[in-house]
Parts: sequence; C-alpha cells; structure tokens
Amino acid sequence: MQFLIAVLLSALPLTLAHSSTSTANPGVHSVSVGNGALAYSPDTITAAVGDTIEFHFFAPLHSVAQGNFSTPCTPSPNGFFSGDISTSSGENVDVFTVTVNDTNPIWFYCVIPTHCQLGMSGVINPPADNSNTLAQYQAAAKNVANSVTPANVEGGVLGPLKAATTSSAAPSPSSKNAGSRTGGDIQWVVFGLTGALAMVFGALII
Ligand SMILES: [Cu+2]
Repeated sequence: MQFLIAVLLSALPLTLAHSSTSTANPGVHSVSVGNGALAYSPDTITAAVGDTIEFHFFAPLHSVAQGNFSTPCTPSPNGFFSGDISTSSGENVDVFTVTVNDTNPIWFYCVIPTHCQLGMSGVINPPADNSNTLAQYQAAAKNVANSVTPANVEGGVLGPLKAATTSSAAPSPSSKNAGSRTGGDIQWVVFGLTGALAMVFGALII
C-alpha cells in the first residue's frame, strides 16, 4: 500500500509538468502587418518546421502573399495568400496563420498597389550565408512596375484566433490547435484523478 502511494505521489509533479508543456504554444510567431507603417513587424522571422506564423492586419488595407526572391512583388506558385484585408481602424479580428513546412527561405510581400515597392516585404528563414537578403529584395522591389495579386486565398487559415487560455471555449472549425488543446484538457483530468486517488490512499493509511 505504501509503495502504491509513493508511486502515485511521485507521479504528480511529472503529470503537472507534462500538462503545462502540452498546453503551451512555443512555435507561434506573431507578425504585425501595416501597424503604423508600410512594413511587417518583425520583417525577418526564424522558424522551425511545424512552427506557425500569425499575420495580424492593421488599418486600412493590407495583405500578405508568398513570393520568390528573384521576382519581387509577384506571387510564387502554390504560395500562401491572405487576400486583401480591409480594416476600418486598429487591428482586424481575422488573423492569417501559415504553417512552416521546411526551413527554406520564404519571401512575402503586400499586394496592395505601391506597398511592396515602398518596402512592405519580409522573409521567413533567410539564407544563413546572406546570399539573398531582404535588403536586396526590397531594393529590387522599387523597380517593379506593378505588384501581382494571387488568384485565390490559399496556403493558410484566415479567421479569428481562439482565446488561448479558455478551455471551455466552443470548438472552432478553423482552429488548428483543437487537437493539442483537447490533449491538454485530458492531461488535467488525469492530473485531477491522480490527485483524488492519492488522497483516498492517504486517508486509508491514516
Ligand atoms: Cu500593405
């Protein structure tokens, strides 16, 4: 009996630690789009495979589209595009979330006329050897006559973010975190049950 109690009690901290890590979101990078300037902030992001980039749009009108280094202000085939996001004031409720699938450089720009030419672009995982730089992309962009808008919104999820810490929030079909959130809830249930069992055994021994 005492051995069983010892096992149960020793499992408590482990269960708690596992729970807190499974509910965290370490791989999320938040980017402001056009917040007081024709720029992304930050405009250079280092991300691991599986990380997500959340683009937050500000008034009045901005976007984010994936492009190639060699063709600034022009979309790349099968790249992501948020669509034109019109906002009356402040920050738009919709966030465009992109998942990073590899560590190759991902260049992006705003398709709204003149924005890319005026320096509204950025990069995820720029080349470590500086063979291509964002400064070079932005310099070349100044000479592009017209930005090109992708045909479709694609390559990401557009919608309001779910409240990060409210476990009782209604499930959202657009949420990509539903699976891990449910896992976190289960961890807490297991934690609660383990604690209850420990108390029962503790009462028995007394
Ligand atoms: Cu813009």
